[in-house]
Amino acid sequence: MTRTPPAKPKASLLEGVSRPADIRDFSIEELEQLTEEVRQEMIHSVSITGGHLGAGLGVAELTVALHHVFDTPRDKLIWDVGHQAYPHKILTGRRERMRTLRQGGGLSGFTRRSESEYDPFGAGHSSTSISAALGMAVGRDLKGDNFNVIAVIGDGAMSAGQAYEAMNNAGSMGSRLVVILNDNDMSIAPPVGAMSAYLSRLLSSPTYHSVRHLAKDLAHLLPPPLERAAKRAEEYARGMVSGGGTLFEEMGFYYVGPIDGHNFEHLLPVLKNVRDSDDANAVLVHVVTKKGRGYPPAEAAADKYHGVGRFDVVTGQLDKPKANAPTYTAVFSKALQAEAEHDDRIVAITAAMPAGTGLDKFGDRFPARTFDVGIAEQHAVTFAAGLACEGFKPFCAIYSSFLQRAYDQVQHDVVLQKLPVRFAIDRAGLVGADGATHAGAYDMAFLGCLPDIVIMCPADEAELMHAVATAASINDRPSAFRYPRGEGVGIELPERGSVLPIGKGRVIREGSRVAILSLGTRLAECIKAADELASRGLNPTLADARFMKPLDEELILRLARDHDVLITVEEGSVGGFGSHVLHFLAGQGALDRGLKVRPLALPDYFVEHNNPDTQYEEIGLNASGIVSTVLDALGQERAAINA
Ligand SMILES: Cc1ncc(C[n+]2csc(CCOP(=O)(O)OP(=O)(O)O)c2C)c(N)n1
Repeated sequence: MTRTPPAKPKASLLEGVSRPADIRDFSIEELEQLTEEVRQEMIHSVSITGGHLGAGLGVAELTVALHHVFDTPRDKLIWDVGHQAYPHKILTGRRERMRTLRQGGGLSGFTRRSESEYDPFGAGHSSTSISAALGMAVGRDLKGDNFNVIAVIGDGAMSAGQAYEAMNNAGSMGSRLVVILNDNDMSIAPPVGAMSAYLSRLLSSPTYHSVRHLAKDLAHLLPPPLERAAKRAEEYARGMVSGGGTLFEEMGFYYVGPIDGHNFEHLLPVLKNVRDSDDANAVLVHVVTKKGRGYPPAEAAADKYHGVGRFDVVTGQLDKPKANAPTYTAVFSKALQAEAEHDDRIVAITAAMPAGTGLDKFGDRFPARTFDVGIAEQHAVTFAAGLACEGFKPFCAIYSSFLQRAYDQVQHDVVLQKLPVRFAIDRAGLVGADGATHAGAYDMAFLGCLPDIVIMCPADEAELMHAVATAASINDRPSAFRYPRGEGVGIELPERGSVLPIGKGRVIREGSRVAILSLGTRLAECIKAADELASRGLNPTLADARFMKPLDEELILRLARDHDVLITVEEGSVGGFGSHVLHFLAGQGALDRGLKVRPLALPDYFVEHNNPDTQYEEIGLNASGIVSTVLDALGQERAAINA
């Protein structure tokens, strides 16, 4: 019996692609094969490094199509957030380094100007792409150049004010610009808000299919520039989608779509037409994709596979490292639930991060008191201020680095009006693999300079519970508490936190000559350092300041008076706790008698992505860094202490 030989595996196309120019002549079949290879490459890389999975899988065809049609890097391609740019990295000369993604010394998990000429704009925070693209387009026009500028922005990122500010500006600038709205009907969690509902209406419109085909047919038929009559016909058809012009058209954009973002036959002609049109106009191409596309586990649970750790490619099983203690995020959520049970004025606000902040669990229990406002940190803060005006006790849970975006709202809408909004600031300090864009380095500096705000920095997860209870009890002014990413230290937790005396620290151990004044979760490293120093014959005093504001002035003065060396330790930038302690001591004349103060803080550079322990070691914010600082201050060699 003759056997049919097994089909010969297709030769890899990806092997031969070292830059986008290599795919400009590919046929649709080749583009399809390449896309599949890019997907596999991405799945395998992320299964080893962890990272953002769903978003990149969803834009694999779109990425290939964009690099096929546009002349990158001369044409500028800007990915919003940058978390979906893994296929883009694979195609733009970084394939070999994909397994270094988010590791120390490796590729960034986002786009980055210094990483590649194909990354014209760095990101990490959302909703900046249209602004940056418009700036580049206007810059191009001023220079008399003629490249294309394309921004790709998700439906989630479209919920931020900055995206509208940019569209409002772009629609009236008369500058040629392409915005691709990547609509996968997902943010990290399901998207919220009227824009999301509007996009769903666009898609579910009975004319969706016919319009989609019409767009395709038109694109096939018309050599650019589009014929005037046909353009009118297309506009008419597009108008039918929303019954008389889309919202985007009202904002001055030329709207094309919705088109199937997984189908090259639909994507290519539209992108080519947009590329070749000599209309000086802003165009919005509405592309519909599926998050996690091509990898069933990620398609089935788009939220869970948005960002992942390592996983088994075959089963999709996520590698859950054994937990030694609950995360700070989980403890915050638990503590807030405990408070909310006793006080129905407590409400919680998240800006599109329900799972990341632990407010998903809070929301399961108190759905009517939980608000996801979308990726809209500025609005979240002022919305919380409004709730406070009505006598509610808003807990606004925002990552430290994203709160940066809402600084004016914090200062002008909350603090200046003394409104008792409680800021729960997650991801304080260094965050590991997400790197500098997500590091919570500056909140103490930017909050600490505001009058009349209470700022707590719990040292462990039980202290976090107390901080939540304390914040719930502060009704006459704003308050904030900050806590890091990851697990606590495993300390026993109370059922409910206790209200702390405001502006009072605690002494952990009494010693002499050297005082270590810690703020936040570096306390564990300070304890190790104190142990090591004690074993070498030096017995330092160790205190936990608990509050960055108000300072425990009595404690600080006592430490200054009774010791020769004072070390402050914090997971924040210069301008934070140590700076405030120094300012206070200098004002009191406490430095005049020769006290040696050594403030340990984050350095004056952006700390690169790496694992957090390595990051802290690199900058000397661990036990051995603290020991060395003490010894240096005393002018003693390690060996001398040993003796
Ligand atoms: C200012 C800011 N807030 C929150 C985030 C966290 N974040 C990263 S991606 C994302 C969802 C983005 O959704 P979408 O734009 O639809 O992109 P998709 O992941 O669905 O492709 C969020 C909330 C962020 N990066 N920046």
